[in-house]
Amino acid sequence: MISAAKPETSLNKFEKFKAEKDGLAIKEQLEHFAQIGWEAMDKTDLEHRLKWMGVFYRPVTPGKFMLRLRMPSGILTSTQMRVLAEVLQRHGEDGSGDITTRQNIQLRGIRLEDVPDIFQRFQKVGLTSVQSGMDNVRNITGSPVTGIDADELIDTRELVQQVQDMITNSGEGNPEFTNLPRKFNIAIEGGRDNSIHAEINDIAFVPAYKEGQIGFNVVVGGFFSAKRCEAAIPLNAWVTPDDVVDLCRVILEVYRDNGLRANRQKARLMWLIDEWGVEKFRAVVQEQLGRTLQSAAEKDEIDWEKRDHIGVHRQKQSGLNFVGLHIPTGRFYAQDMFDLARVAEVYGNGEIRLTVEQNVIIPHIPDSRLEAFLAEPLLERFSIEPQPLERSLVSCTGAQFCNFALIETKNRAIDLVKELDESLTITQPVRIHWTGCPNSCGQPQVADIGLMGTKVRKDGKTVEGVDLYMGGKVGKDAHLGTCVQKGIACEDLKPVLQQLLIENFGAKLRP
Ligand code: SRM
Ligand code: SF4
Repeated sequence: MISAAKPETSLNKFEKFKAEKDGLAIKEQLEHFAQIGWEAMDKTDLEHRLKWMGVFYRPVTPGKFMLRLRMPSGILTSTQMRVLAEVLQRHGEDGSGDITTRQNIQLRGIRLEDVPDIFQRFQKVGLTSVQSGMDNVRNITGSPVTGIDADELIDTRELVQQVQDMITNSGEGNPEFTNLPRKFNIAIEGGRDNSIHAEINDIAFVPAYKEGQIGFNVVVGGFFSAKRCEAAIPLNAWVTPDDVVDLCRVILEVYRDNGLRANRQKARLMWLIDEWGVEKFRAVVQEQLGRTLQSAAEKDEIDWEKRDHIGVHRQKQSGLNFVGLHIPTGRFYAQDMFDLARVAEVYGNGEIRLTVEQNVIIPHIPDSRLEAFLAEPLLERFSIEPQPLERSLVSCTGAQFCNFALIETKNRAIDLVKELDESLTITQPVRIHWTGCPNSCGQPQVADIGLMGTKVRKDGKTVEGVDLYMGGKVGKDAHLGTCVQKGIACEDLKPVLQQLLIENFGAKLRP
Protein backbone atom coordinates (compact mmCIF):
# COMPACT_ATOMS: atom_id res chain seq x y z
CA MET A 1 0.00 0.00 0.00
CA ILE A 2 1.50 3.32 -1.04
CA SER A 3 1.01 6.17 1.36
CA ALA A 4 -0.62 9.11 -0.38
CA ALA A 5 -1.21 11.01 2.84
CA LYS A 6 -0.12 14.61 2.68
CA PRO A 7 1.46 16.58 5.48
CA GLU A 8 -0.65 19.19 7.22
CA THR A 9 -0.23 22.58 5.62
CA SER A 10 -1.66 26.00 6.25
CA LEU A 11 -4.31 26.92 3.71
CA ASN A 12 -4.12 29.91 1.38
CA LYS A 13 -7.03 32.35 1.27
CA PHE A 14 -8.61 30.68 -1.76
CA GLU A 15 -8.65 27.36 0.08
CA LYS A 16 -10.30 29.03 3.03
CA PHE A 17 -13.14 30.54 1.03
CA LYS A 18 -13.65 27.28 -0.87
CA ALA A 19 -13.90 25.42 2.44
CA GLU A 20 -16.46 27.95 3.72
CA LYS A 21 -18.70 27.52 0.68
CA ASP A 22 -18.12 25.47 -2.46
CA GLY A 23 -18.09 27.54 -5.63
CA LEU A 24 -20.82 25.43 -7.20
CA ALA A 25 -23.21 26.42 -4.40
CA ILE A 26 -23.78 29.74 -6.17
CA LYS A 27 -25.68 27.88 -8.88
CA GLU A 28 -28.74 27.94 -6.61
CA GLN A 29 -28.25 31.65 -5.86
CA LEU A 30 -28.11 33.00 -9.40
CA GLU A 31 -31.76 34.08 -9.42
CA HIS A 32 -31.19 35.90 -6.15
CA PHE A 33 -28.02 37.60 -7.44
CA ALA A 34 -29.89 38.63 -10.57
CA GLN A 35 -32.50 40.30 -8.38
CA ILE A 36 -30.21 42.09 -5.93
CA GLY A 37 -27.69 43.17 -8.57
CA TRP A 38 -23.92 42.69 -8.60
CA GLU A 39 -23.23 45.77 -6.45
CA ALA A 40 -25.02 44.15 -3.50
CA MET A 41 -23.25 40.81 -3.76
CA ASP A 42 -20.73 39.40 -1.33
CA LYS A 43 -17.27 40.24 -2.75
CA THR A 44 -16.01 36.65 -2.80
CA ASP A 45 -19.17 35.39 -4.51
CA LEU A 46 -18.87 38.19 -7.08
CA GLU A 47 -15.16 38.05 -7.86
CA HIS A 48 -14.50 34.34 -7.42
CA ARG A 49 -17.38 31.93 -6.86
CA LEU A 50 -19.37 33.09 -9.91
CA LYS A 51 -16.54 31.67 -12.01
CA TRP A 52 -17.67 28.16 -11.03
CA MET A 53 -20.63 28.82 -13.31
CA GLY A 54 -18.41 30.42 -15.95
CA VAL A 55 -19.53 33.97 -15.03
CA PHE A 56 -16.53 36.30 -14.71
CA TYR A 57 -16.78 39.69 -13.03
CA ARG A 58 -14.54 42.06 -15.04
CA PRO A 59 -13.07 44.86 -12.90
CA VAL A 60 -12.14 46.64 -16.13
CA THR A 61 -15.81 46.81 -17.18
CA PRO A 62 -17.81 46.60 -13.93
CA GLY A 63 -21.34 45.32 -14.44
CA LYS A 64 -20.47 43.86 -17.86
CA PHE A 65 -19.58 40.24 -17.22
CA MET A 66 -17.72 37.68 -19.31
CA LEU A 67 -19.30 34.27 -19.79
CA ARG A 68 -16.93 31.38 -20.55
CA LEU A 69 -18.51 28.31 -22.09
CA ARG A 70 -17.38 24.73 -22.50
CA MET A 71 -16.95 23.41 -26.06
CA PRO A 72 -15.70 19.82 -26.00
CA SER A 73 -13.19 19.47 -28.89
CA GLY A 74 -14.27 22.95 -29.98
CA ILE A 75 -17.33 21.53 -31.76
CA LEU A 76 -20.73 23.25 -31.72
CA THR A 77 -23.89 23.32 -33.79
CA SER A 78 -25.34 26.20 -35.76
CA THR A 79 -28.28 26.21 -33.32
CA GLN A 80 -25.89 26.66 -30.41
CA MET A 81 -23.96 29.38 -32.26
CA ARG A 82 -27.23 31.20 -32.96
CA VAL A 83 -28.18 31.14 -29.28
CA LEU A 84 -24.78 32.62 -28.39
CA ALA A 85 -25.28 35.30 -31.07
CA GLU A 86 -28.74 36.15 -29.69
CA VAL A 87 -27.30 36.55 -26.20
CA LEU A 88 -24.68 38.96 -27.55
CA GLN A 89 -27.10 40.83 -29.75
CA ARG A 90 -29.18 41.73 -26.72
CA HIS A 91 -26.18 43.53 -25.28
CA GLY A 92 -25.70 45.84 -28.24
CA GLU A 93 -22.34 47.50 -28.56
CA ASP A 94 -21.05 45.89 -25.37
CA GLY A 95 -21.49 42.43 -26.80
CA SER A 96 -18.51 40.66 -28.32
CA GLY A 97 -17.24 37.12 -28.43
CA ASP A 98 -13.80 35.55 -28.35
CA ILE A 99 -12.57 32.18 -29.52
CA THR A 100 -10.05 31.16 -26.89
CA THR A 101 -6.71 29.37 -26.95
CA ARG A 102 -8.57 26.34 -25.58
CA GLN A 103 -10.92 25.98 -28.55
CA ASN A 104 -13.72 27.62 -26.62
CA ILE A 105 -16.00 30.68 -26.73
CA GLN A 106 -16.30 33.55 -24.25
CA LEU A 107 -19.09 36.12 -24.43
CA ARG A 108 -18.66 39.68 -23.18
CA GLY A 109 -20.90 42.50 -22.03
CA ILE A 110 -23.24 40.12 -20.18
CA ARG A 111 -25.48 41.59 -17.45
CA LEU A 112 -25.97 39.61 -14.28
CA GLU A 113 -29.75 40.06 -14.34
CA ASP A 114 -29.84 38.17 -17.65
CA VAL A 115 -27.79 35.18 -16.50
CA PRO A 116 -30.66 32.94 -15.28
CA ASP A 117 -32.47 33.40 -18.58
CA ILE A 118 -29.26 32.83 -20.56
CA PHE A 119 -28.66 29.56 -18.70
CA GLN A 120 -32.18 28.39 -19.50
CA ARG A 121 -31.53 29.06 -23.17
CA PHE A 122 -28.21 27.23 -22.94
CA GLN A 123 -29.83 24.20 -21.38
CA LYS A 124 -32.36 23.92 -24.21
CA VAL A 125 -29.59 23.60 -26.80
CA GLY A 126 -27.09 21.55 -24.77
CA LEU A 127 -24.66 24.34 -23.92
CA THR A 128 -22.99 24.67 -20.54
CA SER A 129 -20.53 27.02 -18.90
CA VAL A 130 -20.26 25.09 -15.65
CA GLN A 131 -16.86 24.68 -13.94
CA SER A 132 -15.08 26.67 -16.66
CA GLY A 133 -13.11 28.96 -14.34
CA MET A 134 -11.12 28.92 -11.09
CA ASP A 135 -10.11 25.58 -9.53
CA ASN A 136 -11.84 23.42 -12.10
CA VAL A 137 -11.00 21.49 -15.25
CA ARG A 138 -10.95 23.84 -18.25
CA ASN A 139 -12.38 23.14 -21.69
CA ILE A 140 -11.16 19.75 -22.89
CA THR A 141 -9.43 20.04 -26.22
CA GLY A 142 -9.26 17.62 -29.12
CA SER A 143 -8.17 17.75 -32.73
CA PRO A 144 -10.42 20.28 -34.52
CA VAL A 145 -10.69 17.84 -37.41
CA THR A 146 -11.44 14.75 -35.39
CA GLY A 147 -13.79 12.46 -37.25
CA ILE A 148 -13.17 14.17 -40.59
CA ASP A 149 -9.38 13.86 -40.93
CA ALA A 150 -8.40 11.04 -43.30
CA ASP A 151 -5.11 10.49 -41.45
CA GLU A 152 -6.53 10.47 -37.95
CA LEU A 153 -5.75 7.43 -35.79
CA ILE A 154 -8.51 7.76 -33.19
CA ASP A 155 -11.78 9.67 -33.45
CA THR A 156 -11.77 11.39 -30.06
CA ARG A 157 -15.11 13.24 -30.20
CA GLU A 158 -17.03 10.86 -27.93
CA LEU A 159 -14.11 10.49 -25.54
CA VAL A 160 -13.72 14.22 -25.01
CA GLN A 161 -17.46 14.52 -24.41
CA GLN A 162 -17.42 11.59 -21.98
CA VAL A 163 -14.56 13.09 -19.98
CA GLN A 164 -16.41 16.41 -19.80
CA ASP A 165 -19.64 14.63 -18.76
CA MET A 166 -17.77 12.75 -16.03
CA ILE A 167 -16.22 15.93 -14.68
CA THR A 168 -19.31 18.13 -14.88
CA ASN A 169 -22.07 15.57 -14.31
CA SER A 170 -23.21 16.14 -17.90
CA GLY A 171 -23.18 19.90 -17.50
CA GLU A 172 -25.21 19.99 -14.27
CA GLY A 173 -22.16 20.55 -12.08
CA ASN A 174 -20.27 17.90 -10.12
CA PRO A 175 -19.13 18.71 -6.57
CA GLU A 176 -16.64 15.81 -6.80
CA PHE A 177 -14.38 18.01 -8.90
CA THR A 178 -15.19 21.58 -7.93
CA ASN A 179 -12.48 21.96 -5.33
CA LEU A 180 -9.21 21.07 -7.02
CA PRO A 181 -6.06 22.72 -5.64
CA ARG A 182 -5.85 24.79 -8.86
CA LYS A 183 -7.00 24.93 -12.47
CA PHE A 184 -6.50 21.79 -14.58
CA ASN A 185 -6.13 21.19 -18.32
CA ILE A 186 -6.87 18.00 -20.28
CA ALA A 187 -6.27 17.35 -23.99
CA ILE A 188 -6.98 14.26 -26.08
CA GLU A 189 -5.23 14.07 -29.45
CA GLY A 190 -6.20 11.44 -32.00
CA GLY A 191 -4.32 12.82 -35.01
CA ARG A 192 -0.72 12.93 -36.12
CA ASP A 193 0.06 16.62 -35.74
CA ASN A 194 -0.48 17.41 -32.06
CA SER A 195 -3.01 20.05 -33.03
CA ILE A 196 -3.85 20.85 -29.39
CA HIS A 197 -0.42 21.40 -27.80
CA ALA A 198 -0.52 18.18 -25.75
CA GLU A 199 2.68 19.19 -23.98
CA ILE A 200 1.13 22.14 -22.15
CA ASN A 201 -1.69 20.20 -20.47
CA ASP A 202 -1.90 18.69 -16.99
CA ILE A 203 -2.98 15.44 -18.65
CA ALA A 204 -2.67 14.73 -22.36
CA PHE A 205 -3.35 11.62 -24.37
CA VAL A 206 -1.38 11.17 -27.61
CA PRO A 207 -1.92 8.31 -30.06
CA ALA A 208 0.49 5.37 -29.86
CA TYR A 209 0.50 1.73 -31.00
CA LYS A 210 1.20 -1.15 -28.67
CA GLU A 211 1.36 -4.67 -30.04
CA GLY A 212 -0.45 -3.51 -33.13
CA GLN A 213 -3.33 -1.91 -31.20
CA ILE A 214 -3.93 1.83 -31.27
CA GLY A 215 -4.31 3.58 -27.92
CA PHE A 216 -2.72 6.53 -26.15
CA ASN A 217 0.52 7.31 -24.39
CA VAL A 218 -0.17 9.55 -21.42
CA VAL A 219 1.82 12.65 -20.44
CA VAL A 220 1.22 14.65 -17.27
CA GLY A 221 2.06 17.87 -15.48
CA GLY A 222 2.39 20.35 -18.35
CA PHE A 223 1.49 23.91 -17.37
CA PHE A 224 2.30 27.61 -17.64
CA SER A 225 2.21 30.04 -14.79
CA ALA A 226 3.80 33.38 -14.02
CA LYS A 227 6.52 31.68 -11.96
CA ARG A 228 7.20 28.49 -13.87
CA CYS A 229 6.44 26.82 -17.20
CA GLU A 230 6.89 23.10 -17.79
CA ALA A 231 6.19 20.73 -20.65
CA ALA A 232 4.30 17.59 -19.66
CA ILE A 233 6.37 14.50 -18.84
CA PRO A 234 5.63 10.84 -19.65
CA LEU A 235 3.57 8.95 -17.08
CA ASN A 236 4.97 5.78 -18.64
CA ALA A 237 1.46 4.55 -19.31
CA TRP A 238 -0.33 3.32 -22.42
CA VAL A 239 -4.11 3.09 -22.30
CA THR A 240 -6.87 2.05 -24.66
CA PRO A 241 -9.61 4.59 -25.49
CA ASP A 242 -11.87 2.66 -23.08
CA ASP A 243 -9.54 3.52 -20.18
CA VAL A 244 -9.39 7.28 -20.78
CA VAL A 245 -12.37 8.41 -18.71
CA ASP A 246 -11.38 6.28 -15.72
CA LEU A 247 -7.76 7.39 -15.83
CA CYS A 248 -8.78 11.06 -15.96
CA ARG A 249 -11.12 10.52 -13.02
CA VAL A 250 -8.47 8.82 -10.93
CA ILE A 251 -5.74 11.37 -11.70
CA LEU A 252 -8.17 14.14 -10.76
CA GLU A 253 -9.03 12.37 -7.49
CA VAL A 254 -5.37 11.85 -6.64
CA TYR A 255 -4.66 15.51 -7.42
CA ARG A 256 -7.74 16.71 -5.52
CA ASP A 257 -6.88 14.69 -2.42
CA ASN A 258 -3.10 15.16 -2.40
CA GLY A 259 -2.27 18.27 -4.43
CA LEU A 260 -0.48 21.06 -2.62
CA ARG A 261 -2.82 23.70 -1.24
CA ALA A 262 -0.61 25.93 0.87
CA ASN A 263 0.86 28.15 -1.83
CA ARG A 264 -1.22 28.91 -4.92
CA GLN A 265 1.91 29.49 -6.95
CA LYS A 266 2.91 25.88 -6.26
CA ALA A 267 -0.37 24.07 -6.58
CA ARG A 268 -0.55 22.81 -10.17
CA LEU A 269 -0.24 19.06 -10.73
CA MET A 270 3.47 19.20 -11.65
CA TRP A 271 4.31 20.42 -8.15
CA LEU A 272 2.78 17.27 -6.67
CA ILE A 273 4.65 15.14 -9.21
CA ASP A 274 7.85 16.94 -8.22
CA GLU A 275 7.24 16.25 -4.57
CA TRP A 276 6.43 12.57 -5.03
CA GLY A 277 8.50 11.73 -8.10
CA VAL A 278 6.67 10.46 -11.18
CA GLU A 279 7.13 6.78 -10.19
CA LYS A 280 5.26 7.25 -6.93
CA PHE A 281 2.63 9.37 -8.66
CA ARG A 282 2.12 6.58 -11.22
CA ALA A 283 1.97 3.95 -8.48
CA VAL A 284 -0.66 5.86 -6.48
CA VAL A 285 -2.75 6.40 -9.62
CA GLN A 286 -2.45 2.73 -10.51
CA GLU A 287 -3.47 1.62 -7.03
CA GLN A 288 -6.51 3.88 -7.04
CA LEU A 289 -7.41 2.74 -10.55
CA GLY A 290 -7.41 -0.83 -9.26
CA ARG A 291 -5.69 -2.30 -12.30
CA THR A 292 -2.18 -2.48 -13.69
CA LEU A 293 -1.18 0.35 -15.99
CA GLN A 294 0.65 -0.87 -19.07
CA SER A 295 4.00 0.82 -19.67
CA ALA A 296 4.06 3.44 -22.44
CA ALA A 297 4.48 2.43 -26.06
CA GLU A 298 8.04 3.06 -27.19
CA LYS A 299 7.03 5.85 -29.51
CA ASP A 300 3.93 7.87 -30.13
CA GLU A 301 2.43 8.62 -33.54
CA ILE A 302 2.87 12.39 -33.50
CA ASP A 303 5.02 12.53 -36.59
CA TRP A 304 3.60 15.47 -38.54
CA GLU A 305 4.25 19.16 -38.44
CA LYS A 306 1.30 21.04 -37.02
CA ARG A 307 -1.37 22.14 -39.50
CA ASP A 308 -3.30 25.38 -39.22
CA HIS A 309 -6.46 24.09 -41.01
CA ILE A 310 -7.03 27.41 -42.81
CA GLY A 311 -8.30 27.14 -46.39
CA VAL A 312 -10.03 24.27 -48.21
CA HIS A 313 -9.23 20.65 -47.26
CA ARG A 314 -10.69 17.33 -48.28
CA GLN A 315 -12.36 15.28 -45.59
CA LYS A 316 -12.02 11.57 -45.09
CA GLN A 317 -15.67 11.30 -46.17
CA SER A 318 -15.64 11.20 -49.95
CA GLY A 319 -16.93 14.32 -51.73
CA LEU A 320 -16.86 16.47 -48.57
CA ASN A 321 -14.54 19.32 -47.55
CA PHE A 322 -13.74 21.35 -44.48
CA VAL A 323 -12.85 25.01 -44.82
CA GLY A 324 -10.86 26.92 -42.20
CA LEU A 325 -11.70 30.62 -41.84
CA HIS A 326 -9.26 33.04 -40.26
CA ILE A 327 -10.82 35.04 -37.40
CA PRO A 328 -8.28 37.75 -36.46
CA THR A 329 -7.26 36.97 -32.84
CA GLY A 330 -10.54 35.11 -32.40
CA ARG A 331 -12.68 38.22 -31.89
CA PHE A 332 -16.16 38.21 -33.39
CA TYR A 333 -19.57 39.83 -32.91
CA ALA A 334 -23.22 38.79 -32.94
CA GLN A 335 -23.69 39.32 -36.68
CA ASP A 336 -20.55 37.29 -37.47
CA MET A 337 -21.90 34.46 -35.37
CA PHE A 338 -25.29 34.53 -37.08
CA ASP A 339 -23.47 34.45 -40.42
CA LEU A 340 -21.30 31.51 -39.36
CA ALA A 341 -24.41 29.62 -38.22
CA ARG A 342 -26.12 30.35 -41.53
CA VAL A 343 -23.24 29.24 -43.78
CA ALA A 344 -22.73 26.10 -41.68
CA GLU A 345 -26.37 25.19 -42.33
CA VAL A 346 -26.61 26.27 -45.96
CA TYR A 347 -23.38 24.62 -47.12
CA GLY A 348 -22.51 22.05 -44.46
CA ASN A 349 -24.54 20.05 -41.96
CA GLY A 350 -24.73 22.82 -39.37
CA GLU A 351 -21.56 21.86 -37.53
CA ILE A 352 -18.99 24.52 -36.62
CA ARG A 353 -15.55 23.84 -35.17
CA LEU A 354 -13.01 25.99 -33.35
CA THR A 355 -9.23 25.72 -33.20
CA VAL A 356 -6.73 26.59 -30.47
CA GLU A 357 -5.39 29.19 -32.93
CA GLN A 358 -8.70 30.99 -32.37
CA ASN A 359 -10.07 30.23 -35.85
CA VAL A 360 -13.23 28.55 -37.21
CA ILE A 361 -13.71 25.49 -39.41
CA ILE A 362 -16.89 24.83 -41.39
CA PRO A 363 -16.94 21.09 -42.17
CA HIS A 364 -19.04 18.80 -44.39
CA ILE A 365 -19.24 21.04 -47.47
CA PRO A 366 -19.96 18.92 -50.57
CA ASP A 367 -17.78 19.49 -53.66
CA SER A 368 -20.89 20.74 -55.50
CA ARG A 369 -21.45 23.55 -52.92
CA LEU A 370 -17.85 24.60 -52.48
CA GLU A 371 -17.72 27.27 -55.16
CA ALA A 372 -20.84 28.99 -53.85
CA PHE A 373 -19.50 28.82 -50.29
CA LEU A 374 -16.22 30.42 -51.32
CA ALA A 375 -18.14 33.31 -52.91
CA GLU A 376 -19.90 34.14 -49.59
CA PRO A 377 -19.27 37.75 -48.46
CA LEU A 378 -18.43 36.38 -44.97
CA LEU A 379 -15.13 35.15 -46.38
CA GLU A 380 -14.09 38.74 -47.08
CA ARG A 381 -14.17 39.31 -43.33
CA PHE A 382 -12.89 35.88 -42.33
CA SER A 383 -10.45 35.00 -45.05
CA ILE A 384 -9.31 31.57 -46.21
CA GLU A 385 -6.15 33.20 -47.55
CA PRO A 386 -4.96 35.61 -44.86
CA GLN A 387 -1.62 37.37 -45.15
CA PRO A 388 1.29 35.15 -44.04
CA LEU A 389 1.89 36.71 -40.62
CA GLU A 390 -1.71 37.48 -39.73
CA ARG A 391 -2.53 33.86 -40.63
CA SER A 392 -0.80 32.44 -37.54
CA LEU A 393 -1.42 35.29 -35.12
CA VAL A 394 -2.77 34.36 -31.68
CA SER A 395 -3.52 36.71 -28.82
CA CYS A 396 -4.92 36.58 -25.31
CA THR A 397 -7.53 39.04 -24.08
CA GLY A 398 -5.21 41.75 -22.79
CA ALA A 399 -5.94 45.09 -21.12
CA GLN A 400 -9.20 45.79 -22.93
CA PHE A 401 -10.98 43.34 -20.62
CA CYS A 402 -8.45 41.59 -18.36
CA ASN A 403 -7.28 43.27 -15.16
CA PHE A 404 -4.12 41.14 -14.97
CA ALA A 405 -2.94 42.57 -18.27
CA LEU A 406 0.16 44.76 -18.36
CA ILE A 407 -0.53 45.77 -21.97
CA GLU A 408 -3.20 45.97 -24.66
CA THR A 409 -2.84 42.88 -26.87
CA LYS A 410 -5.44 41.93 -29.49
CA ASN A 411 -5.88 45.29 -31.24
CA ARG A 412 -2.18 46.03 -31.08
CA ALA A 413 -1.29 42.56 -32.38
CA ILE A 414 -3.62 42.95 -35.38
CA ASP A 415 -2.35 46.45 -36.23
CA LEU A 416 1.31 45.50 -35.97
CA VAL A 417 1.03 42.31 -37.97
CA LYS A 418 -0.78 44.23 -40.71
CA GLU A 419 2.12 46.66 -40.90
CA LEU A 420 4.62 43.80 -40.96
CA ASP A 421 2.73 41.95 -43.69
CA GLU A 422 2.64 45.18 -45.72
CA SER A 423 6.36 45.87 -45.34
CA LEU A 424 7.73 42.32 -45.78
CA THR A 425 7.43 39.36 -48.09
CA ILE A 426 7.74 36.05 -46.33
CA THR A 427 7.11 32.53 -47.56
CA GLN A 428 7.46 30.39 -44.46
CA PRO A 429 4.83 30.33 -41.73
CA VAL A 430 5.74 32.25 -38.59
CA ARG A 431 3.54 31.81 -35.54
CA ILE A 432 3.38 35.00 -33.47
CA HIS A 433 1.64 34.74 -30.08
CA TRP A 434 0.84 37.70 -27.81
CA THR A 435 0.08 37.43 -24.13
CA GLY A 436 -0.72 40.38 -21.89
CA CYS A 437 1.06 39.19 -18.74
CA PRO A 438 3.19 36.30 -17.44
CA ASN A 439 0.12 34.07 -16.90
CA SER A 440 0.71 33.09 -20.53
CA CYS A 441 -2.88 32.54 -21.67
CA GLY A 442 -1.71 33.43 -25.20
CA GLN A 443 1.01 30.73 -24.97
CA PRO A 444 4.09 32.71 -26.10
CA GLN A 445 6.21 29.68 -25.20
CA VAL A 446 4.73 27.61 -28.05
CA ALA A 447 5.29 30.33 -30.67
CA ASP A 448 8.06 31.00 -33.18
CA ILE A 449 7.89 34.55 -31.84
CA GLY A 450 6.20 35.02 -28.46
CA LEU A 451 5.48 38.44 -26.98
CA MET A 452 4.69 38.71 -23.27
CA GLY A 453 3.40 41.98 -21.88
CA THR A 454 5.49 43.89 -19.38
CA LYS A 455 6.16 47.45 -18.26
CA VAL A 456 9.26 49.19 -19.58
CA ARG A 457 11.04 52.41 -18.61
CA LYS A 458 11.61 54.65 -21.61
CA ASP A 459 12.71 58.30 -21.57
CA GLY A 460 11.95 58.47 -17.85
CA LYS A 461 8.41 57.14 -18.32
CA THR A 462 6.81 53.76 -17.75
CA VAL A 463 5.41 52.46 -21.03
CA GLU A 464 3.88 49.23 -22.34
CA GLY A 465 6.44 46.71 -23.51
CA VAL A 466 7.10 43.04 -24.16
CA ASP A 467 9.55 40.30 -23.35
CA LEU A 468 10.50 38.38 -26.48
CA TYR A 469 10.26 34.58 -26.59
CA MET A 470 11.62 32.39 -29.35
CA GLY A 471 12.13 28.75 -30.21
CA GLY A 472 8.72 27.29 -29.42
CA LYS A 473 8.20 24.16 -31.51
CA VAL A 474 4.78 22.60 -32.03
CA GLY A 475 3.62 19.34 -33.63
CA LYS A 476 6.27 16.61 -33.82
CA ASP A 477 8.99 16.94 -31.13
CA ALA A 478 7.21 19.89 -29.56
CA HIS A 479 9.18 21.89 -27.04
CA LEU A 480 8.81 25.22 -25.29
CA GLY A 481 10.44 28.46 -26.35
CA THR A 482 12.29 30.70 -23.92
CA CYS A 483 12.73 34.40 -23.26
CA VAL A 484 15.54 35.78 -25.43
CA GLN A 485 15.16 39.51 -24.85
CA LYS A 486 13.51 41.48 -22.10
CA GLY A 487 11.74 44.81 -22.00
CA ILE A 488 11.18 46.05 -25.57
CA ALA A 489 8.86 49.06 -25.62
CA CYS A 490 5.83 48.29 -27.80
CA GLU A 491 6.41 51.49 -29.76
CA ASP A 492 9.86 50.15 -30.76
CA LEU A 493 8.67 46.69 -31.65
CA LYS A 494 8.08 47.02 -35.39
CA PRO A 495 11.73 47.42 -36.44
CA VAL A 496 12.82 44.76 -33.94
CA LEU A 497 10.39 42.23 -35.39
CA GLN A 498 11.20 43.23 -38.97
CA GLN A 499 14.86 42.54 -38.33
CA LEU A 500 14.09 39.27 -36.58
CA LEU A 501 11.89 38.09 -39.42
CA ILE A 502 14.56 38.99 -41.99
CA GLU A 503 17.40 37.32 -40.07
CA ASN A 504 15.62 34.21 -38.81
CA PHE A 505 12.65 33.52 -41.07
CA GLY A 506 13.78 34.50 -44.57
CA ALA A 507 11.59 37.62 -44.80
CA LYS A 508 12.53 40.36 -47.30
CA LEU A 509 11.69 44.04 -47.19
CA ARG A 510 9.25 44.99 -49.94
CA PRO A 511 10.75 47.44 -52.40
FE1 SRM B 1 -5.91 32.06 -18.86
C1 SRM B 1 -6.34 33.47 -15.84
C2 SRM B 1 -8.06 34.24 -20.16
C3 SRM B 1 -6.05 30.16 -21.62
C4 SRM B 1 -3.06 30.46 -17.89
N1 SRM B 1 -7.03 33.55 -18.06
C5 SRM B 1 -7.07 33.94 -16.75
C6 SRM B 1 -8.20 34.92 -16.53
C7 SRM B 1 -9.40 34.14 -16.10
C8 SRM B 1 -7.85 35.98 -15.47
C9 SRM B 1 -9.03 36.87 -15.15
O1 SRM B 1 -9.85 36.51 -14.30
O2 SRM B 1 -9.11 37.94 -15.74
C10 SRM B 1 -8.33 35.52 -17.96
C11 SRM B 1 -9.69 36.03 -18.35
C12 SRM B 1 -9.54 37.26 -19.24
C13 SRM B 1 -10.73 37.53 -20.08
O3 SRM B 1 -11.54 38.41 -19.73
O4 SRM B 1 -10.84 36.92 -21.14
C14 SRM B 1 -7.80 34.36 -18.79
N2 SRM B 1 -6.95 32.12 -20.51
C15 SRM B 1 -7.71 33.16 -20.92
C16 SRM B 1 -8.14 32.99 -22.36
C17 SRM B 1 -9.52 33.58 -22.66
C18 SRM B 1 -7.09 33.63 -23.28
C19 SRM B 1 -7.55 33.81 -24.72
O5 SRM B 1 -7.70 34.96 -25.12
O6 SRM B 1 -7.78 32.82 -25.41
C20 SRM B 1 -8.04 31.46 -22.48
C21 SRM B 1 -9.30 30.76 -22.07
C22 SRM B 1 -9.23 29.28 -22.27
C23 SRM B 1 -10.52 28.60 -21.98
O7 SRM B 1 -11.35 28.54 -22.89
O8 SRM B 1 -10.71 28.12 -20.86
C24 SRM B 1 -6.93 31.19 -21.47
N3 SRM B 1 -4.80 30.53 -19.55
C25 SRM B 1 -4.96 29.95 -20.77
C26 SRM B 1 -3.83 29.12 -21.06
C27 SRM B 1 -3.55 28.42 -22.39
C28 SRM B 1 -3.97 26.98 -22.46
O9 SRM B 1 -4.73 26.48 -21.61
O10 SRM B 1 -3.52 26.34 -23.39
C29 SRM B 1 -2.97 29.21 -19.97
C30 SRM B 1 -1.59 28.56 -19.83
C31 SRM B 1 -1.68 27.08 -19.68
C32 SRM B 1 -1.94 26.62 -18.30
O11 SRM B 1 -2.94 27.03 -17.69
O12 SRM B 1 -1.14 25.83 -17.79
C33 SRM B 1 -3.60 30.10 -19.03
N4 SRM B 1 -4.87 31.94 -17.08
C34 SRM B 1 -3.68 31.29 -16.89
C35 SRM B 1 -3.20 31.56 -15.57
C36 SRM B 1 -1.91 30.99 -14.94
C37 SRM B 1 -2.21 29.68 -14.29
C38 SRM B 1 -1.25 29.29 -13.20
O13 SRM B 1 -1.15 28.08 -12.92
O14 SRM B 1 -0.64 30.16 -12.57
C39 SRM B 1 -4.13 32.42 -14.98
C40 SRM B 1 -4.07 33.04 -13.56
C41 SRM B 1 -4.55 32.08 -12.52
O15 SRM B 1 -5.16 31.04 -12.79
O16 SRM B 1 -4.30 32.40 -11.37
C42 SRM B 1 -5.15 32.65 -15.95
FE1 SF4 C 1 -5.21 38.27 -18.91
FE2 SF4 C 1 -2.62 37.80 -18.58
FE3 SF4 C 1 -4.26 35.84 -19.35
FE4 SF4 C 1 -3.71 37.77 -21.07
S1 SF4 C 1 -2.21 36.36 -20.19
S2 SF4 C 1 -5.77 36.95 -20.60
S3 SF4 C 1 -3.52 39.52 -19.75
S4 SF4 C 1 -4.33 36.86 -17.40
